[in-house]
Amino acid sequence: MKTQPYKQDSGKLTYKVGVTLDRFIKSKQQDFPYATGELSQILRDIALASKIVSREISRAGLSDVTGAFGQTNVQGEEQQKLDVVANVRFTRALTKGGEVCAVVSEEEDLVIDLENSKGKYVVAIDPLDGSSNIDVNVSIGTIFSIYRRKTPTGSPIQEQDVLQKGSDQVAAGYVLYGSSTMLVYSTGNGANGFTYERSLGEFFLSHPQMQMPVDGVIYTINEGLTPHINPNILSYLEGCKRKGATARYIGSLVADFHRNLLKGGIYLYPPTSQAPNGKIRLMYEANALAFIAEQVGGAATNGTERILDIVPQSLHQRTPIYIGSKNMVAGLEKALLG
Ligand code: AFP
Repeated sequence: MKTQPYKQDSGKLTYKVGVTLDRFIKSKQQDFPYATGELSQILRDIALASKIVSREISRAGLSDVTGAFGQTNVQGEEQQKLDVVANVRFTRALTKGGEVCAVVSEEEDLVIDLENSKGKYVVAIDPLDGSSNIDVNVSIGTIFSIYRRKTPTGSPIQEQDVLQKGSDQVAAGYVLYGSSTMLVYSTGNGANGFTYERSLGEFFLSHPQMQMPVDGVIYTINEGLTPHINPNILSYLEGCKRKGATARYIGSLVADFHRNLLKGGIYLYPPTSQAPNGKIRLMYEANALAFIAEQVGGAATNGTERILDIVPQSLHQRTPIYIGSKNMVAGLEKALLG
């Protein structure tokens, strides 16, 4: 039989669609120290849940998913309907695969024991970050951290499996539901971003080997906090302004972080007189973003300690955070010394 070699068609009519998330995860599996495919499956489960959540978000206003759910979470914050929907979607997706034994969620008081003691992984997640932006059509996100349990599989889940420091994360990432839906993740070998192609139902690699500029001109802080914060931070911000910096604040941590990653900048959520530990949650907000920040050449600190070195004492612990371009974070640390 006569055959002919396969020729890649570079014609304009058949442009390449690119590398799917699934294919990318598979191609990178061998780089990971525990290359059994379980971590890859967790990432795929998270991606699937994020597609469902993205669909729900895009219908907000048409379907009955906007507004308050009528309950408060453990933080005393009013849960939005989409907080609840996202929490169910992600937890359910993580339950199905059998790789995860426990989930820590912003929306749940206690650790969710998936009663799957064979699962090697623990996931900490903020299913829907920036809930106050849901009803006003502003970008929101999902943040996740993945840890390997410390105790042997087959035994009941212990506190040491859950309260791990950020540097123990084996993977972390976020989904940004913005002008497009994007998933960014890292397994500790740099970070890559994928954009969701809704008509094909797939994430495609759009931002390979992301890098954060070492310097930037954006500072991101809730300006309403400034009467209640350390004056050294105010001096730092004044210095930024004198150098021509510009303010940008969305109020969704994922969106604020992502913009600063791409453009260069610093995000600050400092302690205030009313909230001495700040607002951002260590286990399912700060750690994942600090992990990504370091992977793309940025930095993250609580002012005195690298975020990834903080040993959590409780599930819903808060931490001050200064995260972003390396030189800006270093400048802030210097300013804090007075
Ligand atoms: P949730 O929506 O998950 O509760 O978190 C929102 C958030 O922690 C973070 O996304 C924002 O950057 C921050 O709160 C905004 O807070 P302020 O309204 O205090 O600026």
